[in-house]
Amino acid sequence: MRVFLLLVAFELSWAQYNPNTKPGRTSIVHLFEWRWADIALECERYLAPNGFGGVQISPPNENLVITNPWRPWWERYQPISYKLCSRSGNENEFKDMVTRCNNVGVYIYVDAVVNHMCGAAAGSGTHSTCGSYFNSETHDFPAVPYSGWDFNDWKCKTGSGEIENYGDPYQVRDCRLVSLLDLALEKDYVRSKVAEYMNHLIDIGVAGFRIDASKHMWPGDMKAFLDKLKNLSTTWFAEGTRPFIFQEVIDLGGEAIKASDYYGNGRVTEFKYGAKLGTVIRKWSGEKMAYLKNWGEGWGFMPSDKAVVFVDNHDNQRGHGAGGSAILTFWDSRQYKMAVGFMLAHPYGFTRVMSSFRWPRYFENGKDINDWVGPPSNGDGSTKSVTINPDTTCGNDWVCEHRWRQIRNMVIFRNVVDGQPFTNWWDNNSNQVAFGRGNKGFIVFNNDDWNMSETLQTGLPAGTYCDVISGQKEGNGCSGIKIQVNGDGTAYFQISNSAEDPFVAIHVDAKL
Ligand code: QV4
Ligand code: CA
Repeated sequence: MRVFLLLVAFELSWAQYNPNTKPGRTSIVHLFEWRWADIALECERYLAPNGFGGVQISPPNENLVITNPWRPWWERYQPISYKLCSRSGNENEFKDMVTRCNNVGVYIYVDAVVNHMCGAAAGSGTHSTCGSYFNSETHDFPAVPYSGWDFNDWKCKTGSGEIENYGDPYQVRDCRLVSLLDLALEKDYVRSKVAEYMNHLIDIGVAGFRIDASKHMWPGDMKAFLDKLKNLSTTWFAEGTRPFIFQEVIDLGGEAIKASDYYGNGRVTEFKYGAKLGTVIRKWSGEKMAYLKNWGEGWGFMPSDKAVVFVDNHDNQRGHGAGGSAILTFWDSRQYKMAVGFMLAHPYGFTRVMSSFRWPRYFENGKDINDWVGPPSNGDGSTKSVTINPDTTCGNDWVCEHRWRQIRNMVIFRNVVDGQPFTNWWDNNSNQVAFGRGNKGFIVFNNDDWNMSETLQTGLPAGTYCDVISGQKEGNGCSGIKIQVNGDGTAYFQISNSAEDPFVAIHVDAKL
């Protein structure tokens, strides 16, 4: 009995770290600002057939509409109510998306904005995505409802009411983040409203949550609303399955609040990952790929089983949030593909792939003055649909990094090597490196300014393999480079430093 109870306690306390993806599906993709109708189609036509585990969606709840004169993407981080009504679609479209994605085994992860409501200067009226009335001066949000009593103004001790010093954890949790009205999560009423919103989403069938601005909430307050969450819907998930929780906490070191303060609630975003990997691939600050030998905890990152990792996110790809100019994005596509390839081959962390829209990036004095520009939209402000070109890329300025051959094939690589150890590391003490994943896969990079020509131990069974970067296995042949693995597991790799993609990846599912 005692053993049984212990086991139950163990299950309950560890469950929220499990992404709940289907076995053999090991990554999710953030379809930033996509419409629900397009995500439903993408699950069916692309994500399920290519082994994606799930989709992180943009906040689905009602938000402030900002027109000055065009709508910024960040209006979605200014909630007005918890009605499922946004530029991505209404509640019916949301339900249709969750049902159709779940039915093909691709699960939905909701970006939950629960630290705050809209900015203090938003005014009053019904300029919200569902037309709900609000008044930011009196702190009235009748569609929830929240009123003056439900905010932290009395608790915050700074003169401006804003977070002024990130060295003071009280300010960071109790004051306003960029003027956003800060919810009093110590109140059971507020916790209940947040939990009610999240439970509504669980009832519809979502598999978990990214919790926005977690650094700005007390871990104990978060635990209180997370403990109120139901198990996932048994229409798609096993009885007793807890929602996957990952908390957005930016911890690059040197601040009062640490990612580790949040491990008790679920996983945490590891922002050091993209900042460091970008620096290495760019060869800035004396970094080189050979140093990646002990990538992961060896670099001072959080424990692998607590980490959600990514090369870039919707903030730092445009200079918001953390990481600065080292962050690699689709704008630097050649290096970006290498970074995403490295991430997906390496066993550390739970991986999230970014999928962006293009915007008219324009630097003035080192800052992108168009960092606010919202998704591709029509004259009336509605978001454009994602069109698919004959060559499978996306139209209407949707970048669809997840459809780039190199990235999609590495998502599959990660699924094939799932559970295999990190093996057969090799480097030239510079920027040519290689490693394997047990006897299932092997990857080789040449980020030096000279050609690479090496025979390396792959750990793979003998045979002819298709490189999944320059092409892939098609029928009985390879559309790209072929790699011959000898009886002793060695193979010869030749990578020109001027190759379109200076890396090669092989795995047992792409063997002839
Ligand atoms: C501005 C001034 C304020 C001033 C106010 C007056 O900055 O000092 O008081 O005007 O009205 C937007 C504007 C911002 C404006 C604010 C309120 O950019 O200039 O304040 O609205 O009107 C996104 C954007 C923000 C945006 C916010 C709300 O990145 O620019 O603010 O949405 O629309 C920290 C946090 C981390 C956060 C990261 C960006 O620790 O949690 O910054 N990341 C998440 C999301 C991010 C989102 C938020 C949090 C807020 O990933 O996308 O911010 O929900 O590191
Ligand atoms: Ca707060």
